[in-house]
Amino acid sequence: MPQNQSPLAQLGWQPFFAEQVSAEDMVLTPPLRVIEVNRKGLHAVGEGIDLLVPAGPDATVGDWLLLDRAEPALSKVLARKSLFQRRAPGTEWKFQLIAANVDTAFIVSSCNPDFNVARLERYIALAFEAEVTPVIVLTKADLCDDPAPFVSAAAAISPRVSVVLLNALSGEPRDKLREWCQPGQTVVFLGSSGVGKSSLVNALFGEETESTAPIREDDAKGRHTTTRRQLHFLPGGCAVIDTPGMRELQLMDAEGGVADLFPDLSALVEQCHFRDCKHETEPGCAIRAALAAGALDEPRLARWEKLVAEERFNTESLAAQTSGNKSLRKAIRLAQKKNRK
Ligand SMILES: Nc1nc2c(ncn2[C@@H]2O[C@H](COP(=O)(O)OP(=O)(O)OP(=O)(O)O)[C@@H](O)[C@H]2O)c(=O)[nH]1
Ligand SMILES: [Mg+2]
Ligand SMILES: [Zn+2]
Repeated sequence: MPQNQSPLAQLGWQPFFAEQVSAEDMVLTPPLRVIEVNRKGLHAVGEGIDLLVPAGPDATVGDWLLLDRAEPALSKVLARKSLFQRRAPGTEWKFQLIAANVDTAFIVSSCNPDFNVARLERYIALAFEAEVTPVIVLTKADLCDDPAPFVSAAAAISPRVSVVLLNALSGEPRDKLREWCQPGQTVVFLGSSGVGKSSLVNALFGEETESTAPIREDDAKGRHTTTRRQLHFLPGGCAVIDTPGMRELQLMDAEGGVADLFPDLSALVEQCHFRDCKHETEPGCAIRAALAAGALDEPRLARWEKLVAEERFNTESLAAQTSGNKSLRKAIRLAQKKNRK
């Protein structure tokens, strides 16, 4: 019952965080939750506290800080229950933190020509890596004559992921997403621009909390209406994070997430005769054998190979960059040039 929840519990405070803080710390350095990151710093809220912490802590939306009253920029970030991060857009290899301490990630896509299984798989691998429960939310059911093929394509991605079909502009989101939007929980909406993330947030709140805008008619792409990641609290005590549509989602340091998404292929690779098997012409290749036996879906195999290669390349490049290994860096630049060609 939300009425019985402590103010901190309403902000998403869970035993995982409480265990990190002594009773004394709770008084001297009260916990604050980051609800927005902007140029001026971190907007954070706690029990009877609402303040802007100047840039300093390496934190993202959803993080918990222990406030250093004398020097807020030195506030400590509590260990995270989960963390969403991707390779930051650009030419360097670094992480961009997306959201922390999330329990459920709603991976949003629409029943229209913008629907893309490979893209959904990326988000789900990221969620598995982050140790967050992913749920696929298919919007715009009302605009689609036959949503069934979208539902079955989404359901085929992983037996571990639920699929919800709805009209984001109706009362359906409240009912259909209720199971995950419980008091004390934190949920995030992720997906491309225009899929209806902010519309879903508004539907949960029953009022306009976030701005929304129509998509382009020619290609069903969105217009990047949401530009900031922001956390809002439902009156019942669930924390809801809206995010801007991502143009590109590159995996880095997410090998486990990819393996969780493709457990069958990860197991087969272990059976290939050569450890560095490329699954092309090598003898004793378990992947080729499974293909020949008709046990594998070829497009899915191709998506897996692409994701594995990208994840490995980014992870190795990140390691090379941080270790300052010159010859490896040169090899990476050459590989990049080749890729571009
Ligand atoms: N008919 C219908 N329209 C929807 C549905 N979901 C979203 N829309 C419309 O799709 C457009 C884009 O929705 P937004 O909620 O702004 O999308 P977004 O994912 O937040 O997009 P960005 O903020 O750009 O990342 C708006 O015009 C919404 O009204 C739906 O289920 N049915
Ligand atoms: Mg939006
Ligand atoms: Zn092989």
